[in-house]
Amino acid sequence: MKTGGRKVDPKLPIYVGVLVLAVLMGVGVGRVLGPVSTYPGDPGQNAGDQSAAAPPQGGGPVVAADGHIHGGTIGAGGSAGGAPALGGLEISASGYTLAPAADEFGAAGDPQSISFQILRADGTPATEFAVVHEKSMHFFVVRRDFGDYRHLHPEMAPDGTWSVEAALADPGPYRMYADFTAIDAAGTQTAVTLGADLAVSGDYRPEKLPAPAVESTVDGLTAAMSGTATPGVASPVLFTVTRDGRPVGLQPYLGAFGHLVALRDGDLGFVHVHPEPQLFDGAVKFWVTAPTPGTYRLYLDFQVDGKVHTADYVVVVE
Ligand SMILES: [Cu+2]
Repeated sequence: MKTGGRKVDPKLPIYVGVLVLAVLMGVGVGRVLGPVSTYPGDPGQNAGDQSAAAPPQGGGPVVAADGHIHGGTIGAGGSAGGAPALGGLEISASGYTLAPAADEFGAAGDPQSISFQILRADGTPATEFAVVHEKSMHFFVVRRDFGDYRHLHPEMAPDGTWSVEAALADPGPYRMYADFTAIDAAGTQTAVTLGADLAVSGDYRPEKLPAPAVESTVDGLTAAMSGTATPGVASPVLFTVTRDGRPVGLQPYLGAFGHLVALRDGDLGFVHVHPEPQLFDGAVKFWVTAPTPGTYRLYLDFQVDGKVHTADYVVVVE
């Protein structure tokens, strides 16, 4: 997906923060604060009107009415075991190592297989993974200037080698992220997002980041973001999708009405944020906490009429 200029309404606040935190497990916080579980796509588990719940205040993690832990500021201050506020900055963490088969992709535009293993501390490949959001591996590839972004789901061979086809259209430095929950021999689940560099050779001309915007139009659909976040405070951020000004119904995709990934500009720190399980007036809602001030690139995957679309945003958190 190429990024491009986005419609900006100067009247709207652009300091909608974002980041971090996860409503549900699978990501960072869950592995420290409590048992890791798969995402409860079953809305039956989530009765209760969370829209009425007060936004969590900054500080520690917040347990929502539905019992799910919302991130809070874990990591930013090194609390609660020091879970990283951002994932993907390390190739090895929490006892697991991302081992890409290659650190260079072939010619730009050629479909190729990206392969990797997740190695245990003893160097052997992990082969047991929990299913989170209907997949046992979520894999992302993004060019360092945010000029390209892919959310992929590799398949694992019995020996623990994960592979996925991708055609990276443009040369440049990329970052890959493996977002997974591994299960060790004792049954302990560890959720972690590991990252590694990947290069596509050729003439690289970095793109400038688009201006901050609260609307993103993709495939004729406009996804509008509302909510404001400040560093260290969990805040609701909602997305509403319209076509020609009329609301469009969101469909569940991988067990949720939306999947939000936020990457920090400058180091590509990764946060895969999960939504509340139900819609609020048609909007998909996330609890987000920006770990630090800065500029973030957000990618929202959502499904309409059986097709998945990705809206993107630039958000400045102050
Ligand atoms: Cu995924």
